[in-house]
Amino acid sequence: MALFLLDYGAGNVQSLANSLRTLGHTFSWITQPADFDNASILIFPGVGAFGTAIEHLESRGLLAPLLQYIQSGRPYFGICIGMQILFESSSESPVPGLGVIPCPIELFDSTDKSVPHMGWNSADLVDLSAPSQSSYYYFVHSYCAKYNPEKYPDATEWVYSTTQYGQELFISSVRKGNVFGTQFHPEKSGEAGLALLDAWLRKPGFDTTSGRPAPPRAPQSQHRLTKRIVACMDVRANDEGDLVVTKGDQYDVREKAEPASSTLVTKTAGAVRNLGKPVALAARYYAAGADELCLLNITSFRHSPLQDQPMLAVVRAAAECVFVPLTIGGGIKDTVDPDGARRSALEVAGAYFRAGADKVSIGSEAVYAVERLRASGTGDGTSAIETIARVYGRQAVVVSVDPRRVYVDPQTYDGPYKDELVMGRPDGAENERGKAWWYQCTVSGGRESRQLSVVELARGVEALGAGEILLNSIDRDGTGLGFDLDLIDLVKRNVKIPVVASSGAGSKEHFVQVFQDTGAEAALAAGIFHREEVRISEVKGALQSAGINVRT
Ligand code: 1PR
Repeated sequence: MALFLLDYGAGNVQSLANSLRTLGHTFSWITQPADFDNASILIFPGVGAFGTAIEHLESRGLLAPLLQYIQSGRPYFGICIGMQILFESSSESPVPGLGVIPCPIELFDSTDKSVPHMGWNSADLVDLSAPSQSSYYYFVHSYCAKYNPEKYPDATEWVYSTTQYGQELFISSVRKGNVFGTQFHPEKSGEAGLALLDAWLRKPGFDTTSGRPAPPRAPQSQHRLTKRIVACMDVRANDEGDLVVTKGDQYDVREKAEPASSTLVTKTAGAVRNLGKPVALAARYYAAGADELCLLNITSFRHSPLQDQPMLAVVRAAAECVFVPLTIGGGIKDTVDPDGARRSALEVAGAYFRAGADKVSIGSEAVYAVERLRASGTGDGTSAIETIARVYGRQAVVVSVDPRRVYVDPQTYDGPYKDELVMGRPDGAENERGKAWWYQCTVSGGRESRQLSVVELARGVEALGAGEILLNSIDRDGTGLGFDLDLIDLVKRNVKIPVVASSGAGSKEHFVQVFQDTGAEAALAAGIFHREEVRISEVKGALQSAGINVRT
């Protein structure tokens, strides 16, 4: 049996390769049309945008041989876009699909929910040898095949599982003859996903003729998309030049001077705080049940050119042992190599995706892009957000926001952000009572403030094509005081894309609070996890007890 993976040059195919190696399967890559002749099993881990995927395949001469391969009856497993291209069309692009499945791909309705659909949701598999009837799998997509047996009566013959998001039921996996496909990413779905991949490979295509057709069903009152818990590692070189996970207090990552009596004072004061090695910590958080991991490159080497990018090695190694989504941030921008070659943000992002990243996070460049958008009224198509979203899909583009409160007197303030002012609550912290503030955006890790509010930024990056907002708070970072609920609520009310609440988690109760009081889709913490003050399992236990759906 010759297993081949199709790589058309865009998207994170490394994660699938890593999963297969971990499962003990050997494989080759399809890089040219003739390779299809040697394949007896084919997996296509498509990531990105529908039209881009088809165009890439076509420009490399791979589209027609792919269709011939499928028509020959040999087993095919398409993941995400690899499944979507089997359909006849997608409203994401005028380019037609392969037409193997007679149904269109359409945009999710965003009136009752955030789009993209991002996170762990259940897939009610109608199994055969699949290991689990209803596991949680990782989804990240804005377009889907809606489950509509009234309109497509023969859907019951090829729908393999359905999933509910908001009040929409969509097809989360298909099987038709030799063809199998999942909208979710098994290679990013932890143990459940690895088991599904393994089961299909051990009996390619499963026994695709004997599955029970998925019965038509009405949406249930609530979907089962879980709230995500994200562990974040800020990575930088310490003074010895080693890459370490560090953690700041309000973004200051240097150790403070100890009291005069401390014997540690000469040894640690001023040194970069070292909380462990990035890959070892990433592996620990994966094993502990983190739903996603985030690696932020906060060191000065993020300005170094692509050729000499130590963070790429970290991502590569982390992706080999972590089978949940990895977001990489810091330095996603245009750079120049020592030989003068210009590297676009798109190329930098592409290098991270090929190393195993699933999403890239853009900080300072997003602020500059929204400033340009504000000045001209429209995106010019050249920003990192736009260029990366166009090729890899908006779900691969996160914007990391570093806002800081600007306190003003509510009686006298007459500035441009009157409508965005947050009033201190009478029962709030002492230093907030009677005050008002707006949230100002910063760049360069909080070192420079810009004349742009967090609401302007959030709306702007959504318009430019970002798929998610990672919402930090310089005021709360490292304080353990809890998430800035006012900030999260403010941003959530102004965008449709998912928001990851970040900064300030000090206890498991803070996670319950942020999900009960705001619409955040995910919550991120760093310090309490690094210092092992609270375990991820404890956080999830508390959320479950509060009736909040989580992946356990
Ligand atoms: O501008 O595109 O190069 O991106 C730089 C990225 O690095 C941004 O995402 C920015 O947030 C991040 N960053 C830059 N400097 C620092 C710093 O700490 N000195 N870290 C920094 C931001 C915040 C979170 C932290 C949460 C949770 N760190 O990453 O993990 O606040 O912490 P907590 O749970 O301990 O409170 P660009």
